[in-house]
Amino acid sequence: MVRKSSELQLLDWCQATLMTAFPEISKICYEGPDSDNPLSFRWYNPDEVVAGKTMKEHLRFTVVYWHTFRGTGADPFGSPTMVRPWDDGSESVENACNRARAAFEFFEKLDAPYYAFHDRDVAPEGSSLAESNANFDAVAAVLKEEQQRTGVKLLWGTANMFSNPRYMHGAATTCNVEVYAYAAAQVKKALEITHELGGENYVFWGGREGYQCLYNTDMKRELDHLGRFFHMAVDYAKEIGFGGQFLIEPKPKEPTKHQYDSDAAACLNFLRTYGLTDHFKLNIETNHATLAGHEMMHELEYAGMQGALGSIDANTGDLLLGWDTDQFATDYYLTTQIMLVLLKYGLAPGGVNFDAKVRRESFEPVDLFHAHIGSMDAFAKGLRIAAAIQADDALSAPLAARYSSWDGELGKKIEAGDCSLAELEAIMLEKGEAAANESGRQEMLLNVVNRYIDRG
Ligand code: XUL
Ligand code: CO
Repeated sequence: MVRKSSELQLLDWCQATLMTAFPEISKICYEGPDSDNPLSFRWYNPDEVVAGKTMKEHLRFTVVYWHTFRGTGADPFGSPTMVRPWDDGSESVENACNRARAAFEFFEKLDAPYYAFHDRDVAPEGSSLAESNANFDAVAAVLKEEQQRTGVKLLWGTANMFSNPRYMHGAATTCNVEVYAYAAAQVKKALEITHELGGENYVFWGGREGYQCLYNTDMKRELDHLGRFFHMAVDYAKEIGFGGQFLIEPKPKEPTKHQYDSDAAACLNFLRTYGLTDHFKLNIETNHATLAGHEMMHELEYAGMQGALGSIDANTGDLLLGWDTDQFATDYYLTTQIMLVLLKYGLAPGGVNFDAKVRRESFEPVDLFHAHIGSMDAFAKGLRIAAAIQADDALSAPLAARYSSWDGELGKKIEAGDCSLAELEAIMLEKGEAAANESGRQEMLLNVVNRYIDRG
């Protein structure tokens, strides 16, 4: 095959499709569970009311720019595979603007109400900070126009402070003070643009904030610097009137051996230590929970019970692979568990953000639709199941019964902090032995959940 120049490819695309990136795809609609149309929703019916709100309001589906519009399919063993006719492959601002228009066509056709980006996904990095900022401004103008045209909103923005080699030692935890200053400048700009575009949150994923080796790492100093960095971001948000929610996204490893924001517990401990709990919540990602040796439900519950559940990066890993494979989640058990916790604590202003990528073998544009449709349906089904479980108190009633011994006089006294070891000893000396235990009924509860999954 004779290779066309990128300019020619773009010209072809414009002429052949009248500036449409997905000419064969029309808007994805709800057709119900019996539909065989792979380009329809079977469970996600945006305006249907479930548990007091529309599905759209509960789920706040978000498409990520970095995987869906910048993912190339390259892996450590092979070159890019993705066919993206609207993208000429260049790092020009013009190409970035064309890509943005294609992205909004996708969001619209998918009926996704939100998107999220890193600064360097949407606009190319220039040869200086000033040039990068100018590129970002130019593309942001197109994003704004497209947001206004389509009504699609920005869930969150973030700064990519891990791809450029300057960040090899980290950004806010680097040993190089000027790299720290550069990162601060990048966050300042990303906050301004996120604010300008009406972003509802701002995320920090600690890309290279961590270490490979403690021999060359002053951990205390690095964490102090990270705390300062976040305070500066909070101060600047106040200064410009950005009222969005700040979020930290926990991840235990990859790219570093130890990431400082390793899991929800580590993040909350950090936030408390540095006096940041009033300003930050957590963006919990399934694949990151797995890497931390936790279930997603654990991470969500741990954050939720402390009022710190902000948003989710909805994906899944592969349990046989020990890295961040960022796959689309289609497993009803997983989405049911996630939705059980989200119904309990709420999600807004966060969202269900698909931080997931199609496999490199799924290289055609239509695969982007199949991937998102499948996961949107899986979350919608999880929502329906979780809402039914909640409405019947099918888990909460047995849970309350399990702890009923604490509802008596003794339990109340202990919970109120009105008991000493000596008083408890006196009670048990008199009784001689504690009351008999009751079964935890774990297997029965697993069956209960299955019953609701069967009913859909
Ligand atoms: C990396 C990851 C990021 C964040 C945004 O593992 O999940 O894409 O979600 O920086
Ligand atoms: Co993520």
